Amino acid sequence: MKIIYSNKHSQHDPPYEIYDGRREPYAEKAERITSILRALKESGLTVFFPPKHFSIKHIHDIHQKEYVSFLRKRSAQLKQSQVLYPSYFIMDTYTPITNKTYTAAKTAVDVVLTGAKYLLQGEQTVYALCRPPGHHAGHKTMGGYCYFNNAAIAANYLSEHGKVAILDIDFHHGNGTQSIFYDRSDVFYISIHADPHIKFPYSSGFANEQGSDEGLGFNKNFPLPLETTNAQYMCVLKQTLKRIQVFNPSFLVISAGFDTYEKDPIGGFKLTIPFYEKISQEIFKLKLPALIVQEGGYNIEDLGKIALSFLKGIDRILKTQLRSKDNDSEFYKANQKTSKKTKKTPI
Ligand code: SP5
Ligand code: ZN
Repeated sequence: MKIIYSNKHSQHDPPYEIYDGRREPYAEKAERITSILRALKESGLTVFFPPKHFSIKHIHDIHQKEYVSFLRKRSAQLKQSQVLYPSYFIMDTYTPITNKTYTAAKTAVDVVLTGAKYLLQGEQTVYALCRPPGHHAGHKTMGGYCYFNNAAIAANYLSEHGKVAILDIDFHHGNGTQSIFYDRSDVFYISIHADPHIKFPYSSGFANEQGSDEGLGFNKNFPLPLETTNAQYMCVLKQTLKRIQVFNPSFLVISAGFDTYEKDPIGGFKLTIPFYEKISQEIFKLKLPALIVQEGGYNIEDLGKIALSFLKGIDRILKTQLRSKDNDSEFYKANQKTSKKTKKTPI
């Protein structure tokens, strides 16, 4: 499995969000990704691939040009310590612009597109370890810590090569992704999340939102109550996977948010760390080429353990990489043999 990563995300690190009229510490911190990186490295997953540069065209396929250039220009105009809550293109008070917001958001898109390209080249599973997240970003709106919709841009890119299912397991409904594909039948959006009557984004994510026009029947929401347990979650996850199987896509994009964790500071479900392994085991039974796109997850201390548990459930990785320590000596011997064989006879 390839992991795509760039440290450019760390340049976007707003000092505060506005919650209920007050300045509160920003939940979507750069340390989130550092926590994941550390856990991956400690477990032996040490090979990271940098993103390649992709044309802005792929962002314009999903986001309005005026919105994209607004974000680029306003970012560039700010001084390093400035925080701007603009009057346009924004839907809440959680998503400010800082001096490097555009750079970080564009890099996150490059990270997921690099991952998507690897899938097209035959890779089975790729983890796009990106930040800022994307699934709340709409055609011309930033919101919920999201600026460009990474998963949607990757899914749209892949959709030129076959049908795509997006499985969104972030605690929050991916309102941006839903709205982007609402009238399309070639990209199936299916999401498990907290009841929007109670939790962000409040205005969408209800079970009766099923798509429109061509897309009718290709959008499915599974809102769940607060305090949802492992067992209840698994039951619903299995239902979503059956739907995906019926849709029969060529690619799977997973909007992987880890804010469903029992100790997440802004979540409200009761999922435990070992359960993430069960989730991915179940998902990967589908045997689809899959792009894992990092979305939310805010318990900095445990985020690395959650990500690792999730990746462990993908048995392909277990067999090849996490056991690499045991295999090192064999690998070394094999290499020695090869190098002897291929040694050129001196003339
Ligand atoms: C990608 C993602 O998970 N976005 C989530 C956006 C939800 N933001 C709303 C929650 C704000 C909570 N702020 C905590 C302050 C409480 N003292
Ligand atoms: Zn979330």
